[in-house]
Amino acid sequence: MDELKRLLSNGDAEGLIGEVKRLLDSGTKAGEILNDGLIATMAVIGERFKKNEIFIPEVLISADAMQAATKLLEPYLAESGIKPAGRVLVGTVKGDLHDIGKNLVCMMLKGAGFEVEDCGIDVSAEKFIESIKSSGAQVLALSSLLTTSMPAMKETIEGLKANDMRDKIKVMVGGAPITKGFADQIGADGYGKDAAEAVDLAKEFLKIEVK
Ligand code: B1M
Repeated sequence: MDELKRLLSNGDAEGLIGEVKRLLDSGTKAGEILNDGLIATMAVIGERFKKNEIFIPEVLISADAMQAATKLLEPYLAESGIKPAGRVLVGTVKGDLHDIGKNLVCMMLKGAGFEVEDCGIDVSAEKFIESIKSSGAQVLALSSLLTTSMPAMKETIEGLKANDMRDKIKVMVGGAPITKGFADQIGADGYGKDAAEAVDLAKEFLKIEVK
């Protein structure tokens, strides 16, 4: 598992896939590879990112490698009946086309074992509500990079209230112009400064131990 951790930390997707295949061939359980190898390493990467020891490009490269490795494990995990940590719906709100931070949030959540549905960019309150209904997500993560799109976060929360859905889903918000104060003001359940904090919040919401 040490080699797998090293390859993921270095963002070596090709090497990582080879190592995952080797571990599977040698009889290591897919769940063990996922939890003790990939997720544990992504948690360390998230911590290092929080402490500014590594930066966005390194996180993106490792997250990409993690996604490739997770894809390989998917059929084995389905067979072994391992359940995802929870389901999170993620999107950039209406009027906003920025998606790099939102994609990072998706990748880190996947890295932490969450099932993620990415609604994309420029997502209206109505579209979020439809997607929550069809996906059964427990957490909604909203991203905004523009001061002009911040009100769309409030509209989304108001839309949930109007549809009697507010108490059925935890809402977290984030993005460069967003603050904890704004999150409180619009009635969000939490504010994530970065993708690592979004993961911690999702775990908190679903009462999963935060490492
Ligand atoms: Co735009 N843009 N942009 N832009 N752009 C900003 C945001 C801006 C600050 C640049 C500036 O003027 N200094 C400014 C906004 C100013 C404001 O609102 N006060 C701006 C503007 C004005 C615009 C346009 C209006 C420009 C124009 O057309 N005149 C236009 C708007 C288009 C639209 O959305 N309708 C526009 C367009 C674009 C591009 C298309 C060219 C491109 C986007 C490409 C893309 O996303 N695919 C772009 C870019 C790249 C930027 C900057 C330079 C970089 C944003 C970025 O990707 N950062 C940005 C300046 C800046 O932020 N310094 C800027 C890296 C990314 C990883 O960080 O997204 O902040 P970020 O995500 C962080 C955290 O915020 C957090 O986690 C991530 C880190 O872990 N996070 C969350 C994000 N979402 C979260 C959700 C969560 C939790 C955490 O859920 C709980």
